[in-house]
Amino acid sequence: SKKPTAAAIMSSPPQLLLTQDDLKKIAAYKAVEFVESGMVLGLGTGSTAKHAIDRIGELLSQKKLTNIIGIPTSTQTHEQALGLGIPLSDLDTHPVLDLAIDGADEVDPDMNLVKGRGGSLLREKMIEGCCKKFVVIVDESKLVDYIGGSGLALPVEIVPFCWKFTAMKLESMFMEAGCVAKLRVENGNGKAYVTDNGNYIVDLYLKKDIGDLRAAGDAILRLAGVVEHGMFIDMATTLIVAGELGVTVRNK
Ligand code: ABF
Repeated sequence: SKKPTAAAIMSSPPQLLLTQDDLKKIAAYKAVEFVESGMVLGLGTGSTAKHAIDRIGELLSQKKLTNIIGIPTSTQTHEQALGLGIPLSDLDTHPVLDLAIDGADEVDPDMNLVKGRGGSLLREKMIEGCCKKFVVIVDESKLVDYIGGSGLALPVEIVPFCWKFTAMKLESMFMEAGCVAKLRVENGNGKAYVTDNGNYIVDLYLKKDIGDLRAAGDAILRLAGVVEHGMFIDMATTLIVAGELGVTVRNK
């Protein structure tokens, strides 16, 4: 059966049950309202960001947007954007971006994020750290009371060399929070998941709030072998949340 358009979903009566993917699409389309012709745009990764990129491609093809340059945060997004005919560039050529739109795995009450369950945290952090405006798009299931609060992982990208040693060090660093560190493996074959940058990811499962996020982040980065962590602290400037009761936009 034909999928409803975002416009149909947005104007649909409240009794219509929306899927999680519908909510992601609603948040994504709302974010694209911030896009203006001539912008250099950070293009996020993941199933929510994918909707935003599709929408940008659609508006470009309808000439409702012109002169957009996209900076993709993953090879996956690069492929998607190429397929849609979005002109692409990189940080070397465009070190300052007007706007980035991306999803997140967790959002805390201060708009701090966990990202990287999709594996692209390094490029996302490099690119989204160079944006004048960083719009985060989520469905309401991503909202947490504290970072790690979903019970899902805090991802850390590490070099493959002696990864067990690095994982062990990370686990002991957050022992008090009941941390369990697991190497991310590919679905199906059990081989180590390799990022776009040729690195591994260790997922940290936390049982408690780790408190001072900046201090925790700095401690992780001081460990030789770590490339980057998935906490995006004080980076989001706008948060768009789609839920059963509607869409909210919050600015920092
Ligand atoms: C990327 O995609 C990641 O930083 C995050 O891990 C993930 C969110 O995925 P989805 O939108 O599919 O839930 O933004």
